[in-house]
Amino acid sequence: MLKTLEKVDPAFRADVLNGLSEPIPAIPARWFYDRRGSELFDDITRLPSYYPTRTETALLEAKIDEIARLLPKESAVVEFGSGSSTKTPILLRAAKPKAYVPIDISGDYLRESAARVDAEFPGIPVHPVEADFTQEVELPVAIGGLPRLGFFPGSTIGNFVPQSATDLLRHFRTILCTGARLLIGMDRVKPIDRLIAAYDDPEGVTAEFNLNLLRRINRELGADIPVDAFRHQARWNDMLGRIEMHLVAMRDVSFEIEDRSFDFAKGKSIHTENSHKYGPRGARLLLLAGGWTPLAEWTDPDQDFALILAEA
Ligand code: AVJ
Repeated sequence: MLKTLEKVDPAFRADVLNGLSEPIPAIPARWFYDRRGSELFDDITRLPSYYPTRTETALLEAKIDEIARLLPKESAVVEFGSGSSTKTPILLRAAKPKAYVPIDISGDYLRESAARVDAEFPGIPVHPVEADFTQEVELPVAIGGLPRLGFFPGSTIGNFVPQSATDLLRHFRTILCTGARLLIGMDRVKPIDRLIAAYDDPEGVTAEFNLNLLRRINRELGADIPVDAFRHQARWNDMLGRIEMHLVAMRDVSFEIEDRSFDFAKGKSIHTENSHKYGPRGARLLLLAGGWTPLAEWTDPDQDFALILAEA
């Protein structure tokens, strides 16, 4: 198939082709976030059963003065995976940084959100960086020698298996330099029914978000995956302490991506996301293993979600 309309992202292509060829087929969660996927994720954050965003935002709002007292003065705030930047204003209002650097993989989405922050905070220079934050990132020269505050809310760290999570935390340390601080959000372990409801909402938005990955593969890689042959599934993996999202084949399916063919027998799945949940000890241990020393921690009254401030 001749593809001239949209240029293929070689990293996306490689992750899809290699991932689907594994004995347990899996595609990294970052590929959810094309424009439509980013919009669907925003819809998820407003669902009654998806508690993390609401809980973390309220927590940040409630504790921000206390948090701000522990932050470096005249810093540059670097946000990893800024998305629609909805929690950012709470932090910027209190931390009053000298610069804001949102980093996101979804380019047009990033620029729109950055423009909104720029309009709300005319005194804070905004330097958006379109990048995959797991890879090498060049921070804008304009932020120069300002002390850095990394901001990694949303429990995005939960998308990474602990080994990759510690690699990522070390990577952040390299980007931000020693002496930096990191404000990170982590979702807590809680009863399974609440976790499942958060990742399998009755409205079907998370299902749509998951299935959108197949639509993206079809569109960007010229594939012919029969999307309606797959069903969204959320599972709790107790041994590994995580929610997993899968796309399960409801019948035997075959499809082609470029010149490679793939066969999924009925019941076989594509593993599309992990969302690790941490208890207080596990969360701090993860940070320590990633080279960050926890300084303070805040949770909501139900202890559903934690914000942790750490030092490189
Ligand atoms: C953006 C990674 C925090 O794991 O809860 C929401 C993504 N996936 N519903 C999460 C997600 C399904 C979300 N993070």
